[in-house]
Amino acid sequence: MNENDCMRSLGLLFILTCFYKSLWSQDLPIDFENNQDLFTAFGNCEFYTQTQTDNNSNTVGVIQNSGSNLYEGVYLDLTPAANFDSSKIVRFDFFSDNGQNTAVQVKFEGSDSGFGDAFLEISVPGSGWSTVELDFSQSNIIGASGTQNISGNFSRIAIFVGPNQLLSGTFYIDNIEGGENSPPVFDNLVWSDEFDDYSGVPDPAKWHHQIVPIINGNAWANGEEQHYTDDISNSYVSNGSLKIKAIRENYTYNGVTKNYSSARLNSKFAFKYGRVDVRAKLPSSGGTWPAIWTLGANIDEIGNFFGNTYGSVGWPNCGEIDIMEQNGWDKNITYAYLHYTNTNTNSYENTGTTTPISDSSGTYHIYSLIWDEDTIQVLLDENVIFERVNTNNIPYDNLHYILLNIAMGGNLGGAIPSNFTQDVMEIDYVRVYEQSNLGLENAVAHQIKIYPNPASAVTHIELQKFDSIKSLSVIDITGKIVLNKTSVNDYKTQLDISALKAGLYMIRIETPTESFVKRLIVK
Ligand SMILES: [Ca+2]
Ligand SMILES: [Ca+2]
Repeated sequence: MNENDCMRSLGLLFILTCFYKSLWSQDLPIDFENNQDLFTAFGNCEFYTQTQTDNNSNTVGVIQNSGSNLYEGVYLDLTPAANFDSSKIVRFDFFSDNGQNTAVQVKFEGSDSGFGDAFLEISVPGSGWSTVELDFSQSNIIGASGTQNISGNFSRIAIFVGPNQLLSGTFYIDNIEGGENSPPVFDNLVWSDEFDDYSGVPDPAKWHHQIVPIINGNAWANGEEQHYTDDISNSYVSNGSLKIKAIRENYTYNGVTKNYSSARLNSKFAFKYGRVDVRAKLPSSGGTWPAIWTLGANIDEIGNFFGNTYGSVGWPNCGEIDIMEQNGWDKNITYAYLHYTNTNTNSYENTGTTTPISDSSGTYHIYSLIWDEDTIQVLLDENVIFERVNTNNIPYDNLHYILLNIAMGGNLGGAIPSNFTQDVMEIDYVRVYEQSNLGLENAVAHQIKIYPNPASAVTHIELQKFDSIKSLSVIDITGKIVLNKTSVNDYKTQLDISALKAGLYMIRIETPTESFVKRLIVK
């Protein structure tokens, strides 16, 4: 919001690269659905994916060995990298029906923790599908003797069928699991405004009107042409939603007259890591620059709610997360961006993407942030549209607060049409979730795997180190049970979720002794 010149200079290539990466990132588990996880073959090997012969709803990877090279195989670069900090087990399904035991080697390369390339080999029966398991707590390491208990991240997986043999044949592989980063479960609603049970002034216990211009008390950044007010005509609650309204009117503040008024709200709540969901309709008029975003609460901006409560490092040192911004001339895209200081180089950087959006003013869309110490994701209607690894050299491990506003004109608002009179951003709700404080659930949640997730038709639930699943229930965001499965009595099962609407759900998993909750996103 503060510094958008750089956005315009971004090349199309960069935007496409971000888009490609975020929508088709190659990560574990690997299930080959939706044309993803296309390994690269080498040494005369071939790789492709195809529908499983006896199950046309499943896609598998095909490794076709020529038999002409001792080390022919396939590899895939992983984003995010495979992580071995908690679980060291890698499982996969493998099909061979050559009647012989087939050696399969799985190798992880590109350690960020100083390990050499780590590999294990297993002998798989040549009699149809087998599920096999490799334990990388006792991994062979290229160039080292003995085994090592690997940890940290590895950026590439390679698979060899018949390593160090001249083995020809066609082999099938699927559901390569393990090495996943276990995302925190943000299932605990800690702060929200539904705007449902009141009208008039936005709840003063939750919202601060930021009205003092941040540049010397007389101008806003980016050449914006509005004043922000606490007048009820510019922000009010009615019929279940918050309205932020930009109006053409002469408005004077601190002796400076502007031609437009609007509102800029700060949440009086700051949080580190979590999930933010904002359901909103955006203004449609040219010249409007609506934004749903966050700033580090340690910013030194004058007139903001937190003042020096959490420090005063200034912008962009505080970090900024733009969950939604729209420019004033193309209402068919939304921006998801980060603006920050690189703490290694001490220089300003930004990264982000634009995503097509349809009917952003006529229909509600859900703009979300999922932020933890490993990753920052921006979502549009539950689909990840931007993702960035939260590394040590970017300042996203501090408290942030939420801002809602419409700017007029300026860098990202552009020219304001002469017939503009007023326009509104409607916000149905703002919800902030954090990790549940149920210690037991958190301690063991990473031992439960749900894949794929997000999912659209079927998802698999599997306990890694516990007893059997007794029953499962899927709970929607309002707390209603929408799916139930009893008498499972197995350590793994699958759920048909094709009848569920797209959105966020919780899966409650009951074992004979405990119950766990994990998040499921239905696409
Ligand atoms: Ca599959
Ligand atoms: Ca509402």
